[in-house]
Amino acid sequence: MLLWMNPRGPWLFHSSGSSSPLSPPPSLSVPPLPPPSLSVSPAAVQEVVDRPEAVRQAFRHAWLGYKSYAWGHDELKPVSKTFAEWFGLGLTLVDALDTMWILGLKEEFSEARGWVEKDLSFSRNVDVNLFESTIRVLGGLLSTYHLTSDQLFLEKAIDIGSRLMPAFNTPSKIPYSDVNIGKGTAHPPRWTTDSTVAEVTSIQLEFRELSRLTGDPQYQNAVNEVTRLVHNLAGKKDGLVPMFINTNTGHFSHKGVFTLGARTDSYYEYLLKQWIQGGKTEDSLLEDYLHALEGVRSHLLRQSGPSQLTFVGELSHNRFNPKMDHLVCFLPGTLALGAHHGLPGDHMDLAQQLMETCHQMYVQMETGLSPEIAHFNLPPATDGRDIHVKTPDRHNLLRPETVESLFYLYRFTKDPKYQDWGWDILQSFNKHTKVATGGYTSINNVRDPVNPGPRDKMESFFLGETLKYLYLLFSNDTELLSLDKFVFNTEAHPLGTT
Ligand code: DMJ
Repeated sequence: MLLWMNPRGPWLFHSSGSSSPLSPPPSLSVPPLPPPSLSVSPAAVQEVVDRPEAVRQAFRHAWLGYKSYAWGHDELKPVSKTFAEWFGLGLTLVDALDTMWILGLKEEFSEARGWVEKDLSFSRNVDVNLFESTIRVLGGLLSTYHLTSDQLFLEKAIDIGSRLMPAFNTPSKIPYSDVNIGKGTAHPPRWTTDSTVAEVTSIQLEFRELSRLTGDPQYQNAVNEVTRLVHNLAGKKDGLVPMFINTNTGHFSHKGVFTLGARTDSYYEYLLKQWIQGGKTEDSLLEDYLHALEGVRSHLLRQSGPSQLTFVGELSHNRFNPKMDHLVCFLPGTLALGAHHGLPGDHMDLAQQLMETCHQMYVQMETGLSPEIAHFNLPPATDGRDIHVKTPDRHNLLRPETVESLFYLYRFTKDPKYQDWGWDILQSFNKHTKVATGGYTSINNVRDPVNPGPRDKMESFFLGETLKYLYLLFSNDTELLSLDKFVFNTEAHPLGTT
């Protein structure tokens, strides 16, 4: 139980040692005071909840499962009490390093550091996804180095960063999606020569930071070239980008769908964040970001009925589709960050409206957890509900985007409602996704609180991102990872700014 009442009880103010003028003088003939009544006014009950500590408890519980059944492996399968391997790089452990540091979990951190030192080897004949290993492994190592100044993490970051470089050896300089980090070879997926746009445009913060720390420009040169190519590319719609890009031609492919969800989301996020990372001097990044937001306003932004929730839909071959991925809930936070760094005030207004919508995607579900994808009702055709969830979209993967945005919104507005919304989300995770023997699990159905259907998978980003953002949301120390000094990569790893 995380909720403590004042241990001395709400009736404390009756029991002062000195007699009040209204109370009878102490006398043996006076009947004893009645037992403390529970019917006191709510204001008299002091509810003290240590929210940051509740996040630490959640982390420890997740870690217990990982340590017991998946130590050194990529992901915990908490229900079957085993593990799943993706790249074989201890993904959860590496993704969680800086979270442990920030939460002050020294013992856990030091044990994990020991594993990195002794057992984390990148000299393996294994294909890894360039984007995922950059944001989770390279990003995690760089931020842990930044926080701890421990050379071990920089050495490991240089090792994995160098091994990922063959991905850029393509005819177009747009990187392949997969790299064999042991053999030093790279290739696209078996079925296509395309890469996804978000994947090739959301590795820049990490490689630029690696160049800054090592003084070796090869990393930033490779990713800056990708940014330059995409900046000059035809086929955008008012700053909005298609979902795929061909590694041979360097052109967008499968054009016609524009979304801020899967496959393009962090393209937009990294335009702004690179601009901040570089000391707000690279004008073309800011131009592309502002242009894209115009595109969002013109083509993707609508209000639902009956409650007029502002949402970001998709454009599919010129037809508007009122579908919003939970992934899009990164946008309120990014908009707020831009406003904090001097962009127009209406970015903050839009951030607050979208934050409300993402909040509704949680509170309107029976479990209090958002589905992976929401469909919004367009007025006037309304059946009384703003949000619909299709059967295949009812799952929740413990994703971070909403709590991430809540953190930014709270930092910049200090409105406690954002903390309260995050608190409710943590309670819902605890109620519906916590596995008794350790760990948290993705679930199949956010509309069924009785049987949400555990999926038996704890994604590494639950520890790397979701719990970290919840902790930062509940911390009132605004100097903790100041947003004037740090920029978070898309996996919640804080990196330095110029
Ligand atoms: C994470 O790996 C990153 O946040 C990425 O940008 C999107 N997908 C997951 C979390 O949802």
